[in-house]
Amino acid sequence: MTEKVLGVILGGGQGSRLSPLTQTRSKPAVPIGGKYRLVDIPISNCLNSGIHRMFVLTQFNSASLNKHIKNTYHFSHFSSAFVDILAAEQTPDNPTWFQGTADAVRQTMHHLLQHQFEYVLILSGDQLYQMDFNDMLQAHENSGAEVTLATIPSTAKDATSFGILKANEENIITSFIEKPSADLLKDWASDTGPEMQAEGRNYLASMGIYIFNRDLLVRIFAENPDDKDFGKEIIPRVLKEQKVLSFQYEGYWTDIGNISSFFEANLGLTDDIPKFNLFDSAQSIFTRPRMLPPSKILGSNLEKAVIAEGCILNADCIKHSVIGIRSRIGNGTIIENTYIMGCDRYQTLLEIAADKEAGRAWLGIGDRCKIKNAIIDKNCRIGSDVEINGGDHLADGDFELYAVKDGIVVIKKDSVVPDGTII
Ligand code: ADQ
Ligand code: ADP
Repeated sequence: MTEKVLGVILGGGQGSRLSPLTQTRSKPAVPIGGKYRLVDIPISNCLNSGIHRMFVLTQFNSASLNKHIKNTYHFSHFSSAFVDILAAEQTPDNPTWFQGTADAVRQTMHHLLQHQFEYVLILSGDQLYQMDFNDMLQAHENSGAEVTLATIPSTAKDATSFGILKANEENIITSFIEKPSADLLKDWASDTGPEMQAEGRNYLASMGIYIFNRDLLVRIFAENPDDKDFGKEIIPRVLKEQKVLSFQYEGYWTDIGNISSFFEANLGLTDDIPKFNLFDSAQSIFTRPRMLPPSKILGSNLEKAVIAEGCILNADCIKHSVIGIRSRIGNGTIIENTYIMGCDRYQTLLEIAADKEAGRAWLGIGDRCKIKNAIIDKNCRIGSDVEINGGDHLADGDFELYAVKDGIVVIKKDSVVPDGTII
């Protein structure tokens, strides 16, 4: 069945909600979990489901995204598998960037149509979940629907940031509203079952994961040239005329579209039993194989720490934190509630000595630092005796070396934070 499917991953609009992580790279290239990139999640879900042909749609084609895809997803010459990036391109008919999710698919449709497929599986690029799409495809085929939406019960608090729908006993969607305001919610509750209701999850939310029959998608785009967005326009329109199925999913799924959900999702990996399971070989998350040395830890006290390969850690204590590839952390440093993305390269001992000599911070985190509630982007040089203390006491703001969002301090990529800095 998966032979009939083409995967389309929506790689992101402006990416402003994940700024400053998206200041110099496209959203799919944002590093997650110490060694992966956001785009690895939907790609791995497709591969684990037997879907081997996919496009990643992105607003701008960053060097890091290209490099990552090119270095990671290699397939046999004898298979039809591919992962291709399609960046918004200016053409004589289309001078603008993608204007929304549907517009992104519309503008790249001529590339998709060069392949043989019956269904398009449209996925978001910023969600954390492990889902076998075969169940959804099976439900789609069995129901004879033209479109299927993956749906998940959600709480009133979350419901206002999702598309919310109602379905009949056959799970055919009867109505849909994109991101309803809180005062409208009372009319949108569904019978989500006793278990979900006990958790206060009374609203059926769209996961932004869609299966469309090929011909229908071509026709909708042709007939409605002004529709820009699936949630705002296409879905409400299509369910009036076509059979649109709700495929209810009850596994772990979270949207990681902003800094605070991104931060939570990363630190969630340090839980005793994380909801997102990186240790499930049936649902592996793939990424670039890097041939890094094992991490070396010299006397650090570790508590709930996830540590990627190739690190050299002298820290005093690392607690409830994710430490990314090639991180180097100095003596006496304390790291708590922090995601350190790591580095793209090592410094030699000579380079480090030269940095010390010149009073410059080395690549990584210096000695005697105290870092709490922070995200340290790639290739930062945090000097010695630096204190970063994120939390609700800090107002949101954007500065040269860092930004604060929801109390989380995000040190920007390649920043050099001088010795003794206090944030
Ligand atoms: P949102 O996630 O708010 O809601 P949107 O911002 O349109 O919707 O993003 C969907 C996905 O498409 C994201 O991965 C985003 O990065 C990407 N994207 C957005 N604009 C893009 C563009 N111009 N080009 C390429 N990619 C783009 C949607 C649905 C809701 C649903 C939630 C679930 O509209 O109905 O409940 O997803 O998360
Ligand atoms: P990001 O991860 O922030 O998106 P990039 O992917 O663009 O950044 O950069 C990562 C890649 O760049 C790595 O694969 C690494 O090989 C290379 N790289 C970056 N800086 C250096 C450097 N100073 N020396 C050698 N390689 C580098």
